[in-house]
Amino acid sequence: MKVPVVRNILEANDRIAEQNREMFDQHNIFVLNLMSSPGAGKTSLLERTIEHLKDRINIGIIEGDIQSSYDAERIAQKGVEAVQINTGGACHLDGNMIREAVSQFDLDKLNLLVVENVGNLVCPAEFNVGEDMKIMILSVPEGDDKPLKYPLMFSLSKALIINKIDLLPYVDCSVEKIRDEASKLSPGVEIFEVSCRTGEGLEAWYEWVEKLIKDRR
Ligand SMILES: Nc1nc2c(ncn2[C@@H]2O[C@H](COP(=O)(O)OP(=O)(O)OP(=O)(O)O)[C@@H](O)[C@H]2O)c(=O)[nH]1
Ligand SMILES: [Mg+2]
Repeated sequence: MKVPVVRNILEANDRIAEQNREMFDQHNIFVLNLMSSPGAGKTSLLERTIEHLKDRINIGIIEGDIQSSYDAERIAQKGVEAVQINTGGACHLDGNMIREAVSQFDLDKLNLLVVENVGNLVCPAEFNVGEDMKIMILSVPEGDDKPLKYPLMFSLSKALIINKIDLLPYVDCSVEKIRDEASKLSPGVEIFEVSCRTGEGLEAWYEWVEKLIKDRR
């Protein structure tokens, strides 16, 4: 009995996500679903990205957390609109939560909407929210075995940002191994090696995001 129940939940979510997607398409908004384990650097990447792109791209951010509005406040300080979702315990965002949050934005003004999912390397990958693309961050202190141990998120992500490379001298982590495993799980995945602390490697990421938006237009 368990399997059909789970399938029904996911199918119901997919229908709502599809409606979200149609709404985003009507407004010509590109939507990224940004996932990672807690603390890999999602909000740090968004802060940097906003600083770099906000004069050329109208960005909106949805922050998903179990509790608190801390991340949305960090984003609002950068001068873009941010809406916080508190899941009240749930380990992922779903289509319904995004539908509610989106009503807070003036959609005609946005080119890019980034959904920062709840920090978790498993559940967020199972729930579509209406995004054009799932992307993820893995930070090097988490270890190079993570693609093998948590394959679903890696297999669904079209871009992998390997963050905290400033810490490579202090941790046992092979970036090559991450690259190899991630490329096997998601052939053609775009991989960026960055430090949101020093800014190293971020130029290529900014260019890639800008190209996504340009191609969409
Ligand atoms: N050394 C180093 N620290 C980083 C880097 N990027 C982020 N951090 C630090 O890592 C911690 C977590 O960063 P966040 O950006 O809050 O991570 P997050 O993924 O948004 O975390 P949650 O929303 O809680 O899941 C913070 O203390 C950041 O300052 C980096 O490139 N290098
Ligand atoms: Mg965060």
